[in-house]
Amino acid sequence: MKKTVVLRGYQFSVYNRIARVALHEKGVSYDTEEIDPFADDIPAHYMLRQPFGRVPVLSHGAFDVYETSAIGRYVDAVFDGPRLVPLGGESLTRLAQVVSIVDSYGYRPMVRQVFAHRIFRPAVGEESDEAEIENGLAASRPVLQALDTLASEAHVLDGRVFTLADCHLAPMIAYFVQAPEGKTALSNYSALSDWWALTSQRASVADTEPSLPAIHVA
Ligand SMILES: N[C@@H](CCC(=O)N[C@@H](CS)C(=O)NCC(=O)O)C(=O)O
Repeated sequence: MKKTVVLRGYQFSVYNRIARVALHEKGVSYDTEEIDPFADDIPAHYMLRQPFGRVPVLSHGAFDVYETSAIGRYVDAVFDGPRLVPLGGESLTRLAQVVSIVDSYGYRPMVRQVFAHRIFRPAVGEESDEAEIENGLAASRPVLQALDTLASEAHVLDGRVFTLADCHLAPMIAYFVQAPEGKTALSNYSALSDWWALTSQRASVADTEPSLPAIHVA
């Protein structure tokens, strides 16, 4: 019997979207369980699956996996569809570098500072802090530069061969460029801008865009 696939996560989470992009690329249909990791009452059954209380978790039958880069590896390994991990040593290594750069240096400034304070918080009626946006932009620039250098080498992020590097980066850039200052910042990096022009059109990216709450007009 076919094992069910359940993605447990938060609809607005970029990490949740990374998993959704990978599942879409592989043509996997799945159920979802909405878990808000910022809520005070994360269900106990979820904490058993993800002891750090972050999202997402992928469940395939009785097998649970957390940490989004591991989810991507699992999805690529067990489901049919196009390979999301290249075979070549250089591409494979650049993929791992992109994922690590995004996780270690990109997520916080691009998503939690620039996007959250310019777009998400106002949309849900929460206060934003301009200093967070300014600091986030400053911290985003070396990240964009590093990713632009890797994109210009074209072992990954070439806008044509889609890999887990694209899955990981696309949701972060999609949020970052919703902020006008994020959009302007990206435009200074030509290889990354070319990559985004192609990648933002891809069905797996376009079809997984979360609908944000309507902007509150104070
Ligand atoms: N290392 C985790 C990071 C996931 C992560 O940080 N997810 C965010 C949502 S985008 C989250 O759960 N945040 C909750 C929090 O910071 O308390 C992974 O790769 O899955």
